[in-house]
Amino acid sequence: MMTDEKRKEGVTRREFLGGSTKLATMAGLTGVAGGLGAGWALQPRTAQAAEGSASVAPGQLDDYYGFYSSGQTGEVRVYGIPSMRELVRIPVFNRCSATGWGSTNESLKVLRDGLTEDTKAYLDAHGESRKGVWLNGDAHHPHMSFTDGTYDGRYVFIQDKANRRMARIRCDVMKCDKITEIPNATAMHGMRPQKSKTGYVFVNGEHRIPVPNDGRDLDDPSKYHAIFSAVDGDTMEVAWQVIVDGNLDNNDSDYQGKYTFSTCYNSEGGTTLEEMTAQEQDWVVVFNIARIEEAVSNGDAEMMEGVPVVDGRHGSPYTVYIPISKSPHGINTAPDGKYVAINGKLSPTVSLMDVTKLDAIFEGNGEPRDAIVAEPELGLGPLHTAFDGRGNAYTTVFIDSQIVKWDMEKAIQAFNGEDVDPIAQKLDVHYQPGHNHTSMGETKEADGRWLVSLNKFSKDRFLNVGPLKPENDQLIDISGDEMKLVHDGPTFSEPHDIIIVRPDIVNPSRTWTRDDPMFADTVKMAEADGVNLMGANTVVRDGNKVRVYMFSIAPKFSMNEFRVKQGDEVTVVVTNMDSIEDLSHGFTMENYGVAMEVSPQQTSSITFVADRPGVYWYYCQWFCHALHMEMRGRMLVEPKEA
Ligand code: CUK
Ligand code: CUA
Repeated sequence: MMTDEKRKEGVTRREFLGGSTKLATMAGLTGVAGGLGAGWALQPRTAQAAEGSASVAPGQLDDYYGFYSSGQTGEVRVYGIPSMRELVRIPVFNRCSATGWGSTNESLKVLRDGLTEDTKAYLDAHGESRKGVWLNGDAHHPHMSFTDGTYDGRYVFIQDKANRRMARIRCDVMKCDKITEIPNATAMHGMRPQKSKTGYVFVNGEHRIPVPNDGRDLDDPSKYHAIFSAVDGDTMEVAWQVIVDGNLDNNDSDYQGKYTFSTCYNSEGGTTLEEMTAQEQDWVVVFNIARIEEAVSNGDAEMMEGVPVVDGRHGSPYTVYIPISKSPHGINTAPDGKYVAINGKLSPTVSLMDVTKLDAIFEGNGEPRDAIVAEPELGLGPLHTAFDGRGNAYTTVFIDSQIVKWDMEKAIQAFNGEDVDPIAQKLDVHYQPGHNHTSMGETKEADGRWLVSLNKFSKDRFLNVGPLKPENDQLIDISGDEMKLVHDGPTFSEPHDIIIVRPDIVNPSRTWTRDDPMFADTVKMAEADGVNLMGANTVVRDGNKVRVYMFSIAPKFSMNEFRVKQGDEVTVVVTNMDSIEDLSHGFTMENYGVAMEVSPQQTSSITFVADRPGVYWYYCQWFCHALHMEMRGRMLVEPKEA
């Protein structure tokens, strides 16, 4: 049933969308940018309307943003939940043909600035086609910055296991603005921000390597180390690092700002599968943040590659090692601020840790295992646990292909010898789930409405698309007593993790603002050339460097043609003067591999060498107007005199 309000909103939005084309046409013909900046007022469905229903009707907005990682694709994807509609992709560690990420000067700066000098030198010598940057990544864990135990909508952080990096996405424009390479360590895997206030973003260097890794100790794995890093979320610089025993896998933090903890496997220090799984026990390493900060400020840390590093191996005052059965994997702090679920992987158990017991253990009163207050047996291959804020935990069991719902208090009672069964329900998922995540589930505002299970295999669930199948991300309604599977969602390789965030927290900008830092350098370059980008229609020659400044207003570029000489290094700067929401343009230079996005009020630039003489059309590749096909111009490359 459509309420009056809904009807009104629908009409408003339709009129708005219809109007944009009209306005754009006028703007294009008269050369005046449209001034309609206000957005439509369609609201997310109410919690009541959503209860138990995953269907989001055409025109309705979703109740949550889902931020997905994409594994080896290297990007972050934004979905609407519960519809599971993909809304946008945010390129980070990959190259993106649509937006020009990895090609534009603005993105190359982000991709390059935070690399170590060593890596820059390697890429400059051997990475010519990559413009001095990496173009692959392995992004597993997207997590938002926190303030006071809940998401604050500033940033989403994501790590790269392939090339040891950490990245930050600005939620106001949904673009990556900083990437930092983590020195000393390798294989950045588990990653989570501090929940009290971000603060630190903690990231696990999973694999053990010699430090420094310069060719020494190749054949002596006993001298390899795994390193835990604390990155400052505001500066994106590495604040400090800790050397640990074992291979760091996943991590999470408390709500109090005192401790952060990582699962470790391979306590054996082996280099082969057989060696890594020989022992029955591995551990969780708990880091005492205040003690490490004190050591760093007292100068007790060793400076390595410009980063203070403390030794947190067994027996150090900075860490406590809590024995956990065989290769634990995921670790998840419950919204109650007290319990932490440690997922057994090769053990069928989940160990529940009570963070209030950690103070005493660090002071030497009691054993590390005293912190474990429950250890229910859930099924084969527990990997990750999510929470509903009502005392229930939801654990993925990989080998059994199930989600197990269990009651944390009952698990504690059973651990203390009472005759209770903590397991409430086992639900089949399809198939082999890794991470799962609940709506707002890693914050103190966990609301227990939806659970998404990220399943590694889809097998027979979809039309066959050949040898490489999609994954299957399944939506589960957890608002009632029973979990109900309500939707299958195929995804391309390979979302490991997801966070589900209320939209009032995220609230992104509708267009760029002209003073955005993302293109501040390009604005400065134009100023130095005496060019005002708003209204620019200028070619500046500086030796064999040519800077071409133009603007776009649908359906025209301000410049119909420009002329260069073969061999010139050409930088094209396009400013989209349209301020109408959703009126993105692009700039593609044919047969030069050049393409970029220019969204409303954005400036983008790209540099290439015009070493092929002839006529080259540049065109807008974002369908922007009825005259979009005509939105183009010519680059005329004069041949070198013989
Ligand atoms: S890990 Cu992938 S399923 Cu990289 Cu978070 Cu557990
Ligand atoms: Cu501008 Cu298409």
